Amino acid sequence: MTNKTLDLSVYFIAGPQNFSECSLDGATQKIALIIKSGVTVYQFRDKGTIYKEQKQRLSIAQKLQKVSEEAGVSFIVNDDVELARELNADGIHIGQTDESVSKVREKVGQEMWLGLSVTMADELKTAQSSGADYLGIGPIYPTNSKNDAAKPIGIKDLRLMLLENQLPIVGIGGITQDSLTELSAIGLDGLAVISLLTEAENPKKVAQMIRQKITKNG
Ligand code: TZP
Ligand code: MG
Repeated sequence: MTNKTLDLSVYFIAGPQNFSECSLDGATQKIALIIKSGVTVYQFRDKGTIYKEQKQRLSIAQKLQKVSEEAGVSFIVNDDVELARELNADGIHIGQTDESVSKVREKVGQEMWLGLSVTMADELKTAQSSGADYLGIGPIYPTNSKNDAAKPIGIKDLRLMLLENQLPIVGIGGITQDSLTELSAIGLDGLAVISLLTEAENPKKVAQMIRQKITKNG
């Protein structure tokens, strides 16, 4: 594990697909603006974007990594272990159907943060000794941002599940301003959001609100 600290409190996830009405440059600029709005982590999650060539994808990821570095935001790559290695990203985030945590750890070494998604109690239990540095748990609520999202956990079950958890953990899925208060009191280390920030008129205000809710109860 790297000796840098990972502040999970305001965990922003996006890729060009989240601004599908924009050009690639336009989408990159919008993501960059949000990265600079007071988030603590940015995850480059690129799903199904059509690139003219792979170099274009690398260049967008490099730009967003630079913006993150300048803003003091940890830069994490979703799924793509090779990209994370090539960029020497701060972290890699994988799901249950990706390569195992131990295989990914062999490839990325101890210095890179390794995050794992869990969607239910069994996975949360197994994840405790997986070697992951932090977990993402969800979807908590229904979400339109992930096509193959698992069944929403709901706040009541999530609260119980978290009693068994020892690892740093962020909640994800369908988080809105209205759910921040109930989410602040159940022991999460952060909230991971796509649409709450990509659709925000004032991302600074939203990021600040998430940070305040999470840290007040930390
Ligand atoms: N993983 C579980 S739910 C989700 C991901 C990537 C989507 C979260 O997006 P939103 O817009 O914050 O519901
Ligand atoms: Mg994945």
